[in-house]
Amino acid sequence: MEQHRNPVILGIWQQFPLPMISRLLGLQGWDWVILDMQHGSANIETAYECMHTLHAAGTRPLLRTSVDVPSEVQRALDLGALGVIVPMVNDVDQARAVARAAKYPPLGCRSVGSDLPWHYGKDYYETANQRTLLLVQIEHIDAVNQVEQIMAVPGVDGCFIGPTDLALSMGLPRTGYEDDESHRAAIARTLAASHAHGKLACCNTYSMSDAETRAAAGFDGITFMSEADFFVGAGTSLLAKLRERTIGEAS
Ligand code: 3PY
Ligand code: MG
Repeated sequence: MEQHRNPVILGIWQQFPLPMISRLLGLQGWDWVILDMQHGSANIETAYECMHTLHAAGTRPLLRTSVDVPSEVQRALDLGALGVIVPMVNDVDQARAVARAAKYPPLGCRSVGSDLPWHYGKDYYETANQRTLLLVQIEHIDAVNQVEQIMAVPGVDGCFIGPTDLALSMGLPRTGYEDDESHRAAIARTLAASHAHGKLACCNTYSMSDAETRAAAGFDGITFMSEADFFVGAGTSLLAKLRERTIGEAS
């Protein structure tokens, strides 16, 4: 019988924490938009506004927390995230701690209380453990070395590979690590471990061909750049072209 795989989930990072941008990204049709509280400038109020705007525009709002603050996982979910990405989950104990924060009892110890039933329906508390995703970032070689145990943790719904931090943790350069055999093997091992436990395997990508390669390898979800990358990239090349055409000055 022909095998049908779900279409790959396509996500983008939102670095500018403005609801107007959330609205436009939501209307573009991305499956996931991820607010970044690890490296971006979203705060509690802006994340709340942006996530509910995304949801209203038909896109699943996700939030990336900072490193090693499990209470931020519950906070992100209470603000309205329908998925949380937790960076640098490097061992099983850390995975257990974030799973406890992300899931209501009996699976975890997330505490009840929020305005979420108004946004997501009266059954929010009963259904949240299934409806919200906990994705742990596998982005350190220590995590890869125990990825089978990490992915087995109940409440962890999937992995999200951070290829660049992973490369740095392996002593590789920040760019140009893609062809390194040990880096490739670490990613393949993480993908296999996630699927062996029936969990989602997601990965950040850095170019169209990188995205194609990850999708072909069987990743369930990929993210490709942020709206800030597109804005800065398009603005810079437009200005260079205009300079060249109007004052004949190649950049
Ligand atoms: C990484 O590449 O380290 C990331 O976290 C990408 O999101
Ligand atoms: Mg990272």
